[in-house]
Amino acid sequence: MAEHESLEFGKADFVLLDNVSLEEFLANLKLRFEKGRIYSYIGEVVVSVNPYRAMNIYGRDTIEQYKGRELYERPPHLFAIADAAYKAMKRRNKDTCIVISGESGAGKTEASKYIMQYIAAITNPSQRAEVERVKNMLLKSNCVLEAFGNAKTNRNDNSSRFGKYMDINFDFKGDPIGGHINNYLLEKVGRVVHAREEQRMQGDVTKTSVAMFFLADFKAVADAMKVIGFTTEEIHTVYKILATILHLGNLKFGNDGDVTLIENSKLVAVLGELLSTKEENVEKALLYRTVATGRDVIDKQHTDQEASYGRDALAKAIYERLFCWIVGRINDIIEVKNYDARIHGKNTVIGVLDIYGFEIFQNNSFEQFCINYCNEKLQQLFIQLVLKQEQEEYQREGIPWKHIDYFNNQIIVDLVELQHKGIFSVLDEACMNVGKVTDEMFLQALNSKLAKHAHYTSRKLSPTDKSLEFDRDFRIRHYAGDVVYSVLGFIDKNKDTLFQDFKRLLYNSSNPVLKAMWPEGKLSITEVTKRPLTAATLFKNSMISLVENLASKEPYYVRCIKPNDVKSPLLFEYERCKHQVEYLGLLENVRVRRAGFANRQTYPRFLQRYKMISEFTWPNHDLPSDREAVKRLLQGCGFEHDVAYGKTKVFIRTPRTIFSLEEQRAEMVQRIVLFLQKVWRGTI
Ligand code: AOV
Ligand code: MG
Repeated sequence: MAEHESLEFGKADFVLLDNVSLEEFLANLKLRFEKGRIYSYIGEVVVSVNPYRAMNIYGRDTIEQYKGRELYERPPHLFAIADAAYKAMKRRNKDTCIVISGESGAGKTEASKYIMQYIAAITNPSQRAEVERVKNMLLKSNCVLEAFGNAKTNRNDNSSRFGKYMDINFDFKGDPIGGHINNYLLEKVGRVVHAREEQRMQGDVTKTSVAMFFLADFKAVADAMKVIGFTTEEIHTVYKILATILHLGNLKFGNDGDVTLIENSKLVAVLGELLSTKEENVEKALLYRTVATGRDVIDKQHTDQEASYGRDALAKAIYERLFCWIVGRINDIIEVKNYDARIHGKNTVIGVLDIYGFEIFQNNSFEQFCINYCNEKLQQLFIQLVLKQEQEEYQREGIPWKHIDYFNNQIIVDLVELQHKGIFSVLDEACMNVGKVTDEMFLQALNSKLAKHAHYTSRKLSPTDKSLEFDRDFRIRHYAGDVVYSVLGFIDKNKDTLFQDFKRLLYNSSNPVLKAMWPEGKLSITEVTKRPLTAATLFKNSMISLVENLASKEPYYVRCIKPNDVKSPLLFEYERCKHQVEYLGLLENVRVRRAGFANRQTYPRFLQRYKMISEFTWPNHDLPSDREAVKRLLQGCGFEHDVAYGKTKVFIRTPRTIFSLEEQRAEMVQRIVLFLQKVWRGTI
């Protein structure tokens, strides 16, 4: 528990509530928010409420207060969890990760940045130049990624449109020596397609941020890119690509009888120049498609509709490719170099996960479906690690335990990802069919496969439900709320195909940077046969490996709450907060934590560390088992009331007991050292 706070700010740790009820939880959360205490704990989990105003709690002096301290010594803060993850990594050589979750606009990205800043501030005390360079890169890379990967939505002015997992590697001294970024599915619709289109397709992503770059913003981004190590040529290419995307948005098609035309054909010359390729090649790629029929290769003209579709697909693909290329370049630059594990031992990692939060828009499509599935996966991980395994361990160890119930969202995860039966599989199957499969047919397939599923509904299955459109919508009951998705565009977005002609066009550019982004353009028309993995499959696979990766590390959690939907620093909207506390499972978290134990150790390990503080165990015990010995030791210290004895481990309820044991140990160690010194000097 954080002791340095007076009770006028409420309880710093929810575990200390007098009664664990939703009402008390919210009353405490509200009180703390109103008193400007935006962070609280549930044990070691940080609960954060977005303050929507600048807080004076992230400065150098605050950093100093948290550095090297234990969690309970200072008021709750992100810095404390960052320090805990850092200490665990450094002291115990463990890979750790910090998982930040919460819905869109709840404060995840801000939290991740403060955590990174804290880690940067407390490391490299000896100011090694190489480490300073790495730290600078890691911080700067964030700015570049945000510039390209964030956009304004109805939910958040600076919404992450990609998921980001960043590993920071540390050497044996605990200093950062490099990093690696994994990015997940960039939501591109709102960013690149022309405003008119965008309104129709997305409704909510209200600002094409590509357009933003011709404002002054790009100067700052370009400067950051330069510092990180992008070459001038690379930065120029980025400029050109952004300009290309803007111009593509203005390109209009029409027809003259059977012939499809580009109405504003002057633009084609501009595009040719930007892409370092011939004007006529651009025109051809926009208007024709090369197809192989048997042994012949023919040019087939697009209808104006097909051409428009191709243009938008091109804009989106270029943008996504650019983004992935930027991430790849940053990774080249920040990757760990010259670390010899044989000399220095293992290098350890702290991972920081900041993804797009759960979102509900007016019109939800494939992108929201993926984003919300990602949030289901993270909630499942939280359940597994915090609610489930914990309880299972007590049962396994034979500790008296009354099961605490919680909603397990595995059923929704399965609904989406299960082989053969899940929504992604049904979608992939639809996309695999030769011949024209429409979004409506996909919806029919969903209906027939999922009619009985408790978390799936469509208008067909629930004819009286007028909130759903008959041949367009389906609804998922997510852990965080109901979301109606429109199937329109699912098939296209899942196939995510770009006419091969465009790939060849870009590969054949005389700009080497651009060319390098499109290696598959090398293939000729007859060589392209293999079906690429669908967007859904790629996303699912990346989520599964993300979760595996997180589960292999020691996790620390930040649970972000959005206090209101109007970005107000004053408003604590009770119902909105209540809903989030409920679906995040925070109350269950408190219950498990309260009934549970903060610390556990196997008997031999416990003895190894503390045996010197008891006459029964020092230097060795003669009791029938280590379990008995630990019992005697703890009885002797008066901690009997705070512990439970499992089959293989001793469980300690409050951290204070551990700290008291640590103090006694430190004292004894010192006495033993003094004693031994005397022995050596012959004074005893
Ligand atoms: P998100 O990352 O959780 O949403 P952000 O971290 O972008 O949300 O936070 C949204 C906005 O809330 C920020 O732009 C700030 O204005 C404000 N904010 C959040 N945390 C703080 C803080 N600690 N202090 C001051 N202001 C804050 V999304 O990426 O949309 O899921 O996809
Ligand atoms: Mg974000």
